[in-house]
This record gives sequence, structure tokens and C-alpha cells, in this order.
Amino acid sequence: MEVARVQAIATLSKAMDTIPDEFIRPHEEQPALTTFKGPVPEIPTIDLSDHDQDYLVHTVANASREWGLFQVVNHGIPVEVISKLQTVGKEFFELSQEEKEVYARPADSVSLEGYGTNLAKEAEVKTCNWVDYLFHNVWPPSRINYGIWPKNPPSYREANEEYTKFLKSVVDKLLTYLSLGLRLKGNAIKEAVGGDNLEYLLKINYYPPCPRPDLALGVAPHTDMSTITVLVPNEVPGLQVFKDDHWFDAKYIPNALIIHIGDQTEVKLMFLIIIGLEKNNVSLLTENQFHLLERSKASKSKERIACWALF
Ligand SMILES: O=C(O)CCC(=O)C(=O)O
Repeated sequence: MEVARVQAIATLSKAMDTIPDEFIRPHEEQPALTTFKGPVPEIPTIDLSDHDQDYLVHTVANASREWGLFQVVNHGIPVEVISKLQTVGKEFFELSQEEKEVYARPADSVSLEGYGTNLAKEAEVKTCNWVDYLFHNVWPPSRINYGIWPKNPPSYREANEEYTKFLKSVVDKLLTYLSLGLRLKGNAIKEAVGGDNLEYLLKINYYPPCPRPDLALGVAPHTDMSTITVLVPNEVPGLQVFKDDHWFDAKYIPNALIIHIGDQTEVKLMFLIIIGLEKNNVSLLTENQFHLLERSKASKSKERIACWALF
């Protein structure tokens, strides 16, 4: 059965200057009615090139605890590596529909990998998300199914491998700072989530221009099931975070990485406490709860692309 893609729906919607009913969110979720309009509190931004490790440990732990999300700059991933990743992602979505469908995730697949769209029937949700995606493993090599990595554009594989190589060292640093900030051994969280066999998945979200971004959402409110999610959006704003009972727009900082502490970090902390490695530290869990809700919007006139990696 042919699956409708949001990219195709967007082309028709543009001509009619409206969107299908199944994309219209209930009032309590509509971005125009629920986005905070006053001065927006700034999401913490951390300069990872700072030489003071104690300061980094402290700021990463605090930002994780208070926000569950922060941005990092001077993280060591070269600008051109990020830009190549974004370019190949964009080029994939510019391929013909037929070419993209070669990588389609079968509706009955148990794997998350492939090109897809969460339309209401498939996801058993009432309202559809204004987004198409491409999702696949990027690490370790033994877990990669290169059949799902697009052959076109030809530099897709190189761009992903290069980005993953740099990303891993940023993630190692962040997991160390987070562990130390939680008064654990530096390698505690990394080891608890699989050590060097930690699996990395990369998802490219493609939000086509949407005639009614005031009514629709790109991705509905959710927490991330990951340990950490690392997001690199293009320059089109869209990410929103829920804090102090309000939805706030996340500020776009060119070439920054947006770090989201996922549900698994909390689960693993609980595990470390239960198995007794941190038995005198039950307060670790009550002090550190990272339930960040986020959602994303589309733009009226521009395509938004967000590449995120999670582990
Ligand atoms: O596009 C974004 O900025 C965030 C996307 C997201 O949170 C998701 O796909 O789970």
C-alpha cells in the first residue's frame, strides 16, 4: 500500500493554503495558543573548550538537573562536518519520491530504521505530525545496516561516518561530566549504558514548509527514550521545551549542539542504586530527575531539518 508522505501533502497544502484536518492539533496543543509570549528564559549554553573541568562538571550537571537540556559550543565537531551532514540529509529529501521509497521502513517492521512518516493510522495517534524522517544506526559498525543508508547523495556515507567519529568524543566527554556531576565515577554512566558498544542512532527529521504552523506540530510533546540526544538543527527555528508550565522557543545558535538528557539516564541511575553500586546515594535519584518534554514546529515558508543522534 502506498503511504502518504508529509512532503507530498505539503505540496498540495501549499497550493490550497490550508492543511488536512488530521494535522490540526486540539486547542491545548496548538503552537499559536500555547507558545509563551513574554521574555524567554535562556537555555543554558556551555562552552566545552573551557579548561576548568570542575566548572564543566558543575554546569553540565546543573543544566541537566534544571533544564534536562542545554546547548554546547566549541564542542570540537568542525563546522564543515556538521554542514556536510545537513547537506546530505537535505539532498536525500530532495530525491524523487520513488528513490526515497527504496529506503522506506515497512509498516510492520519491528526496527525503527528506514525512511518514514508517522501518520495517524500507523502510529495509532489521533493527530499527525508534520514531519518525514530517515532513521538508521551509525555505531557500532557491526550494528549498521548499510542497505538502509541512502546511496544517493553519493557522499551520504562519508558524511555520516565523519560526523559520528567526532560525535562519539563529544558524547564521551558529556557522559563523563554528567557522571562526575552526579557524584559517580567518571565512566559510570557510559559503562551502565553499554560502554564502547553503546549504540548510536541517527535520525534526520524533515519538516516541509507548512501553510498553518500555528495549528500543526512537527513532533508532538514527548520525552526522549535515549541516554542522551544530540541535535543539530538547521537555521529554521522550531524546537520548543516545556519548563515551568510553559512552552518556550529554543534559541538557535549556529553550529551549537543541543543536548537533551533522555529517560535512560534516569533509569540507569536507578539501576546503579538498586544493584548497590551507589547504595549510600539514594538521594541521587530524587535530586536528579530529568523529565524534559519537548516538541517541534514547522515553518510557514522554509523547510526545517534537524539531525539528531541518540544512544
Ligand atoms: O526537530 C527537533 O528539533 C526535535 C525533534 C524531536 O524531538 C524528535 O524527533 O524526537
